[in-house]
Amino acid sequence: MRFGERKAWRDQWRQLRTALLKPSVDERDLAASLAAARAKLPIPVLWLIGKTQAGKTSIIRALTGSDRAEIGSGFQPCTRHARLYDFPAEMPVVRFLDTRGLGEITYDPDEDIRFAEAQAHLLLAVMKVADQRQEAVFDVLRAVRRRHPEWPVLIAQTGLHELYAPVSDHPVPYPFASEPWPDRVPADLRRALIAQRRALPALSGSAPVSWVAIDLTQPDDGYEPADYGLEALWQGIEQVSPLGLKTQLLGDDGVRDLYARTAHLQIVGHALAAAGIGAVPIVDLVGVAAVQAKLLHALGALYRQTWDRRTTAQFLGLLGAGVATGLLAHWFGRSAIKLIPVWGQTVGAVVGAGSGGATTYALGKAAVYFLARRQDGLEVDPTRLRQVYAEALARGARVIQDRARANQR
Ligand SMILES: Nc1nc2c(ncn2[C@@H]2O[C@H](COP(=O)(O)OP(=O)(O)OP(=O)(O)O)[C@@H](O)[C@H]2O)c(=O)[nH]1
Ligand SMILES: [Mg+2]
Repeated sequence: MRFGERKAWRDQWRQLRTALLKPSVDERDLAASLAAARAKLPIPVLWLIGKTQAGKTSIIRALTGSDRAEIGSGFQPCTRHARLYDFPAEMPVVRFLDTRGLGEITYDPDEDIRFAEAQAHLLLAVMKVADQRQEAVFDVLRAVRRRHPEWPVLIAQTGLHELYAPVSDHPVPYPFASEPWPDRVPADLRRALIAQRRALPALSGSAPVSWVAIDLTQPDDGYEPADYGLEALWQGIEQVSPLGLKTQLLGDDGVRDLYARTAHLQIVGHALAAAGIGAVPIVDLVGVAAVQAKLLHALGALYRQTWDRRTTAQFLGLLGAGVATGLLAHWFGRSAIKLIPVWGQTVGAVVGAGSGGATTYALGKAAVYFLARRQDGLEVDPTRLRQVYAEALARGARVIQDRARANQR
């Protein structure tokens, strides 16, 4: 590692240490900076439209793994017919725009289209497969695509088991992944799925329109699995709209338990915010270090630990020694930098491995390793810690790159 780089690292470490131990940043300044940062890397909006009780909220709950969507907290009214659900609330990675009242009253989507405009998008239409009267939804899809022929559309057909023969289970394995569907798909269901698909009028534009069959039941409905087709829903989302959303929400190392998943979401949210802040140095009220400190405090709270002087010194010390050995320089050189295409200045700055976004992601992942080991009363292995950091640096760059790319579309 060259001298200049090492000095830059030491400066960064010092800033972080100060931000952690003696936060001097006004909460309001931080909030304003974060808002400005989000404007640089806007939060993708998944816009759900569908008749009342079609299963919109159930989809939000399944994609986020959050029950808060179920009980309705966290929803903010934003237009007359829509409300926003930011997830996670504190540092959102994705926002759901949940349209209400469709099919009940005369719904004019213009206001919602205007509201949702100029952000990355996926339109997710939701319909019960047993309900063939979907004109209201189709009308909205037509109106939206006339105005935005470039927006991909994914249509989820829900409530599959309503068309099974009495007391039958889901067809397993999931048979709808590729056509033609096998014979074990119940005949009534097959007919209804196809009829709904055929009823969709042609939409403007050549952006993808894709269908997926799901059945997100309640545990006491007795169907196994309760989130039937969720994997296919994720695939559909990734296919029509390559935002990298699944990785952002779940992690690509199969993050499953609630702790790790909560930590992961915090890390992604803060990394994206830091990336945005790094992209606008002039209007910066607070630095990336303030965002990183905020993240580390959030993770500390999650793992019930505080960043006191000793803990901070240990963490940064163990990690920092790795920087000097050149291990990280190796990763910078070989792996992370390679991920950066030449999209021009701003995006380059945003996605750069050395940028605040990727380092925030890596710091967060390293902190989780550190905090989890200590929570379990185990030694922190410095080599492993640095390895976690280095690997996360490359992955963090990719997460930010995905978001930046989505905004270029
Ligand atoms: N069988 C089945 N039931 C579902 C599915 N999705 C949702 N439900 C059930 O249908 C009901 C309505 O689901 P919600 O997700 O609240 O529907 P919604 O579209 O958000 O409804 P509103 O907010 O009232 O417009 C609930 O009882 C869900 O448990 C599905 O895929 N299959
Ligand atoms: Mg709902």
